[in-house]
Amino acid sequence: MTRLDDLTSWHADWRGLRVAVLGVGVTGFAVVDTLVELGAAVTAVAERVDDERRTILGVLGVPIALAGRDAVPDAIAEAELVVASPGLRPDHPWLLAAAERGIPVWGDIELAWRVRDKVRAAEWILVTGTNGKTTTTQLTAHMLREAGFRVAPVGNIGTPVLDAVRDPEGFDVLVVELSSFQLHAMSSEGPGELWPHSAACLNLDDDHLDWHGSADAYRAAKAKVYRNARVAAVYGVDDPATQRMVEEADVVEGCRAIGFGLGVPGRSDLGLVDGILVDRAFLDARDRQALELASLDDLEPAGLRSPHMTRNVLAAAALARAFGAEPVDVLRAIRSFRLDRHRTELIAEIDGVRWVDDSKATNPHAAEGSLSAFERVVWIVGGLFKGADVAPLVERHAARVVAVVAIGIDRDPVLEAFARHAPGIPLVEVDTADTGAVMRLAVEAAAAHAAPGVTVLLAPAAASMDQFEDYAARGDRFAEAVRAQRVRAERDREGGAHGDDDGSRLDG
Ligand code: UMA
Repeated sequence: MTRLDDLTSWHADWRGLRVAVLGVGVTGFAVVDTLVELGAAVTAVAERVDDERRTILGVLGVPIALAGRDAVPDAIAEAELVVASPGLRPDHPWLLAAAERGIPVWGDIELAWRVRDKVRAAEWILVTGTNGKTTTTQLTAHMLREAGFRVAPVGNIGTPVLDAVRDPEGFDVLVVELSSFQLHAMSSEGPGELWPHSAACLNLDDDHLDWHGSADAYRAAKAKVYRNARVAAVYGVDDPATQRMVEEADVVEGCRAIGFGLGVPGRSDLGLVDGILVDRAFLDARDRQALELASLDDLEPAGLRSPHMTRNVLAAAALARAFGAEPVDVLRAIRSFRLDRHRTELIAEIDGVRWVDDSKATNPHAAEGSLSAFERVVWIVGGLFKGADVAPLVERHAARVVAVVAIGIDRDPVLEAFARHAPGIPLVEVDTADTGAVMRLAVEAAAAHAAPGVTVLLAPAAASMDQFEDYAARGDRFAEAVRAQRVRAERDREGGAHGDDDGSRLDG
């Protein structure tokens, strides 16, 4: 029994506990702030910290140990507990040093779970998956809000769970988006393990292999989402990997496996019948009947009608129904929902060509969703592939690709995949290291190959950090370049129109 075993409540005695918090980004900052409030003796350890956070930490009286990767600061060596930010890879020398010394390492999720009773302990609903987690988290929260619950979408979505835990009014339920990094850090046994109300892994495809080291390690992290689920374990019926995770999961007796998919649903599933989203899980007569939730037409205005978005809606509905939302709450939520930016966002339609920003497609599986949604595509693709293989995606979708514009520092995987699977398709390489120029050149190249009826799709299938600050910055640059393209097109048209005027005047 160690001191940490007793620290399972906000109201436990955290005073004086020596904690090294690794990383001072969004997560690290919330962790430090919480631990200071609890009276722990905190040191922030980071390779870098921005000026604003440095100033606030100074005001809080928290020492910062700035160190290089390979130096192990005293704050770690002397700590009773290390709390690490999710972005730190498991092979980071600081984490190895903590492990060598036998110092426990938690993630922010475990800390948040332990202190969740600050105001009132909310139920937790967990959402993970390679893609669609943020939208599904938002949809689930929105449905539960319509059902009258006080709810917050938190976690990898951008608001640390610890911020919700410290909300003065508290919540009935938190919908927690978990990344594979956060899941990897979660305890699988002992006083820090989670007991969620329900959990979903939406889908599984290779991503973050560089961080996890292998596809198996990535899968193992994702599978942890179902551990100890009490009410519903939600999985994709057309994604056998997620179904297997549920079958193998150590859930609480009585927890139900609920499938979702685009086909006619089996008993205990949600699915589609003749364009209607139906629930065959949460009704007594599920052997014979299904409940109508919404029609595909209801999904249209919110931009949720594509197959991958429809799957997200069904998964969210499963989680919300498991928590007690009524079909009418689900429908109202769908009708009033708005998607975040950079998710298959229509930027402009210029001379019959649609320009779509799916910069959020940061891996091949995500790009699959948007590529499948359009018939003829000029595809802007490339960036940091993080160990994922883009070739199978190219092979599956080459038939709908009119031309390819390859961006990113390492374009070889894209060039090689097209050379192998679709050698005849025009291919333009944007060969520049200048962030300001990448999208301008990409959009100009795309415009040269786009005819009316074609969609120019930014769906990079890769992370953005090689050339942009993040996927949002990448999408913003694309939108800027598209707007410039529209101005050019209008100018050309006016130029053409003047020409006609001149001509008709001459005729007259
Ligand atoms: N740091 C180091 N060395 C390292 C890595 C990080 O010193 O090797 C320090 C630096 O001080 C840096 C800080 O850690 O400023 C950054 O920490 P972090 O990379 O863990 O990121 P946070 O700012 O804490 O944001 C994290 C998530 N980011 C990652 O997991 C990489 C955010 O998800 C999340 O919204 C936020 O916590 C709140 O929970 C972003 C993300 O890209 C959106 N997630 C990935 C994804 O969705 O694919 C997993």
